[in-house]
Amino acid sequence: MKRIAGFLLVLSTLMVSSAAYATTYIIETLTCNLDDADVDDSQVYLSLYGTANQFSYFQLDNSDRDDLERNAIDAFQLHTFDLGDLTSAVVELVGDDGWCFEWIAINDTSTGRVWTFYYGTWLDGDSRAPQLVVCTPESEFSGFCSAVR
Ligand SMILES: [Ca+2]
Ligand SMILES: [Ca+2]
Ligand SMILES: [Ca+2]
Repeated sequence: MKRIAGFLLVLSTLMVSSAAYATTYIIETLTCNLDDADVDDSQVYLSLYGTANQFSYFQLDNSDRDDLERNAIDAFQLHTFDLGDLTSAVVELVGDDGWCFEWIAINDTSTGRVWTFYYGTWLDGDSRAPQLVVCTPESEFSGFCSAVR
């Protein structure tokens, strides 16, 4: 009986987790073509807020490669809940190695919808540039990121 209960628990956990992580988001960024625009020594986190759910502090880092280099497009995969329609995205830099990014695009692969947020300037933990910006859609699938005061 105990064994059956354990099996059912594993089975239900598997069902819940596969249902919960129903969506893969592909996140792409373009780093500016400027000196020092790249990031090696800071961490960049993305939080996504949607009508159905939210996901906090996804680190933009592929462990097997040097990401966020000057004038490069990087792609990151986030497996998570279905967030619904994106209402905002927050990009936060932790550290003193500043990052300049042109845009960040969030592709919901389950629906094919892509939100693109333009920024075109710096995040920096050690200057007057903001460390955190909020990106919001203005038309249906694109918008801008800006510092919140
Ligand atoms: Ca830098
Ligand atoms: Ca890098
Ligand atoms: Ca990396």
